[in-house]
Amino acid sequence: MARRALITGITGQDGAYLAQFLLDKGYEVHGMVRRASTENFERIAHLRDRLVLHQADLLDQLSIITLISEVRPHELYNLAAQSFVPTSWLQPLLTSEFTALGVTRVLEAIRLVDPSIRFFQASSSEMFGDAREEPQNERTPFWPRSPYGVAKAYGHWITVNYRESYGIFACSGIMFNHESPLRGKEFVTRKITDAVARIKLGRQEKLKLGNLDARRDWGFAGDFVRAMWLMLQQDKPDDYVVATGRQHTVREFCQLAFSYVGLHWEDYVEIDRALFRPAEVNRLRGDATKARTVLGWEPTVTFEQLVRMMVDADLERVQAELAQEVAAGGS
Ligand code: NDP
Ligand code: GDR
Repeated sequence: MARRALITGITGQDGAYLAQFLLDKGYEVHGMVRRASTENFERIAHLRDRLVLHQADLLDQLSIITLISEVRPHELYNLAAQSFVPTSWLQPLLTSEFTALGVTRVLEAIRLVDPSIRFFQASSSEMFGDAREEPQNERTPFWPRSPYGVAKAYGHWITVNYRESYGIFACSGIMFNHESPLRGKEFVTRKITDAVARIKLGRQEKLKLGNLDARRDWGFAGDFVRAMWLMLQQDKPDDYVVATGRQHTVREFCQLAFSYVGLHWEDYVEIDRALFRPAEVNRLRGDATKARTVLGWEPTVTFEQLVRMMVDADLERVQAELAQEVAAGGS
């Protein structure tokens, strides 16, 4: 019989990659979606008829209990969250409800319905924040710098606590930034590659950015969902840093993306002070030695390949939009 997986946040970047990965492994894949007046299933449109989607919400305890009772998954991946750091200053309470307390609601539902369900929590390098050491590993202390980072630290520790209190097979993946052509356009990498494509094709003139000196450890989302799955296949539950170990500035990302299409980034990028954060995370770089040795996990996509992949996908998408406009204008 096929193994059953339930993914919260299936409509997000990671949800789409994880759903594809698990389907390829022969899983029966269920996804939790929240009700909206307009469906936003673009990222999973190509998988739609192979998935079973259920309405529930991280804010609603009973909906999560009912969902888990109905699906009875073997594995549950909790990817749903308010995941955009700047929004966490504008909506700190909602961010805590989704990103912190939401984790407890899912864990309580597992405890109540079936404590043998294996649980993955999407934790974040933002928990390291103003990092006490570099590179960061599983023992590096947390110093989060945003309401989002604080909420993720809660989610991490409640995952550890339900493992220790109730023996639940609960794992926390401390994931560094990971990107793809499916990344939301408000995150800096996709904001840049979308702008590069639009500028190249004459649809945009300038790109406004904030802090170009911020350093991140950027990997490919497709590699990161493999690490999530590997964590739930081990004999014992544990926590793992997932990262490439390489660090670049936002400026370097710009340089590479613009030069790939033959443009010079300084001709287009403008600094907007409004995009600077009240408290910045200046530099992050992960040490994934444990994931490499215990899980046998390795990233397969380099930073340079990632930038090119994202620019290529955005060029193709903007070109298709232009072609559609021309066709519509001509009909
Ligand atoms: P996205 O922002 O792309 O996706 C977030 C998902 O959460 C969406 O499916 C969204 O649904 C869903 N969601 C939000 N609030 C609720 C709610 N109240 N009830 C149900 N579903 C909800 O994030 P990513 O795919 O990039 O990230 C996945 C997870 O990994 C997140 O928890 C994120 O914080 C974490 N993470 C991500 C990293 C990264 O670099 N990408 C790094 C480290 C951690 P909807 O479509 O309806 O908005
Ligand atoms: P981050 O990702 O905050 O690391 O969180 P983001 O891409 O938003 O920012 C990365 C860095 O770029 C700087 N920056 C800008 N950022 C945005 N969004 N827009 C800009 O115009 C801009 N200019 C400069 C930021 O200041 C920051 O230093 C992501 C999310 O996916 C989280 O959910 C996840 O937990 C972490 O990665 C790991």
